[in-house]
Amino acid sequence: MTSDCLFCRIVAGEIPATIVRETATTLAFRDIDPKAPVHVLVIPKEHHADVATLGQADPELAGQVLATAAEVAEAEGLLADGFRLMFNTGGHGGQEVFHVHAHLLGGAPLGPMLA
Ligand code: IU
Repeated sequence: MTSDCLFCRIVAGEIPATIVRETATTLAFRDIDPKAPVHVLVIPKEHHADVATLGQADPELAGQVLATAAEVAEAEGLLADGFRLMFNTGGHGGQEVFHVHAHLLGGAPLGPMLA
């Protein structure tokens, strides 16, 4: 737990969020400013700044984040038509919250990634 980290505070229950799935090691909650009909953030409960550091420090936990994202995609009915899963990373990646999170987006055609 990092006390000045927004997503650590969501994990701790100090800041409200609409949680859609929780496992022993991960949490999935709706983005407060959704960019698609379904926009869920999937995080490890443990603090890691970004997917690069998580992937190197704890690949098993990174895999658990992906597994939770897949479970949420199924629960939200996204498997048939597809979805986008992405990790903004660092300044050029547009990352704003430095607790690694996967954006799960779907529910409508999203178009090409780099339009
Ligand atoms: P980014 O990949 O770090 O740019 O995404 C951060 C996301 O966190 C962004 O989509 C915000 O809308 C979202 N978010 C949130 O869900 N709840 C919050 O309290 C805050 C940001 I601040």
